[in-house]
Amino acid sequence: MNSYSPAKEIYAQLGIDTDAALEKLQTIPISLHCWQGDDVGGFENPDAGLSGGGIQATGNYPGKARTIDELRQDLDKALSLIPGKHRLNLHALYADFDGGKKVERNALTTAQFQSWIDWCKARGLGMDFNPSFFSHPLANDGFTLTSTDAGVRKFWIEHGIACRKIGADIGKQLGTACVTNVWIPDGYKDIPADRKSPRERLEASLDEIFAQPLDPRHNLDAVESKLFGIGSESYVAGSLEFYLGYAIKNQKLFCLDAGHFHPTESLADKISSVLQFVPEILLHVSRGVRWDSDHVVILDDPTKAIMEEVVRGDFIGRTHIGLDFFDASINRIAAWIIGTRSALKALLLALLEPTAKLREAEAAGDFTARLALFEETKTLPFAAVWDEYCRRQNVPAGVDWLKEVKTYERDVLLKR
Ligand code: RNT
Ligand code: ZN
Repeated sequence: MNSYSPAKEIYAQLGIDTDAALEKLQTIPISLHCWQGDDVGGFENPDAGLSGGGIQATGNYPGKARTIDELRQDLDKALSLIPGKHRLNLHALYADFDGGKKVERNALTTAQFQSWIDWCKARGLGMDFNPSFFSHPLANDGFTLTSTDAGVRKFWIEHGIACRKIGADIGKQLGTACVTNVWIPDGYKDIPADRKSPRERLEASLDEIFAQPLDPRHNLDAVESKLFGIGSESYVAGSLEFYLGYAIKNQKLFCLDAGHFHPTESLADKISSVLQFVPEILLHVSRGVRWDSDHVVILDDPTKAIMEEVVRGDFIGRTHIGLDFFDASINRIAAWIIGTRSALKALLLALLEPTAKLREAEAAGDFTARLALFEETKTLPFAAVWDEYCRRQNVPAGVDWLKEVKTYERDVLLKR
């Protein structure tokens, strides 16, 4: 039964145009992180795996992608069950050596990513990029751009420079700017005696990486802060204050990862402040659970609040939405689908908010009406509008997608 028409009526009574919301939603891409498909391993060598970096994928669900082809096949499956047109977010450790000789990270060029660009082009997807400052012998002690060893620093600076060039080529070839995001794991497990020097080295390293101006139509630089990681519990060089200062000073994009703050802090609250001083932001939509910052995104209050802020502030044009989670304990394709569909649902909910009425009440000082409206909005027939969106985008509505994933698991994943 199609319950869209009555739902549309109910929303209309509150002054909300559901068709307009659905039109708007299809213009907002979400950048799908490649690394959910193989537990952040990459394919640099046959036994590549996530190491160090203060991040960890846990679980051993069968069917993990073992090659670039398998990862692409899985991404295609996930994308076919997610409504709308999206983007691919690729890490440098997913370089394609095409069976040839491995290229070191500081020597990477667009050639090692051309097959990914072509893959995106064939599907009409935009692409974003990330230098990989982890899972590498020169990052094993946990220090990259802040290393006291000038040679190690140089290697990672060169990697950063190489990745920006690749980012610009990606953006040029695909006709949509590539967001190239710098995140480094550098920090201390235990209390440091010197908090200052690593940050000074980090600023100098970043300055070298960003020295060459690039056309913002092709490449946009972002920097990502973090509160703590596994093995960097006491000190992270790239803290919020460090990167926010750096981004404001140098007018870079600031990347806000939902798992990178104290649990009682609200990422949503930071958006309007940060966008007052930097041109654009990158969101890493994620879910922190206790010590982990990378659980699969669900339709929870923090995620809803983030999307509400993006919509309420009219920030969509200045916000790049990416996902960042990795769960190896459930079907990895389902993880992508659940996380992306949940992020989209949060966006749609925000687009269906009776903003004008809420603002009116607030401006009149009628906080009673504001609270009443917020509460009533929560039980509007949202599911009918979401299902209609899925139908219009030709993907299964409701939980029907799960059947397809189960079939894919039986026919493809379990045979790996
Ligand atoms: C780690 C950061 C970073 C990574 C990815 C793989 O805490 O969130 O964004 O998750 O780059
Ligand atoms: Zn992140």
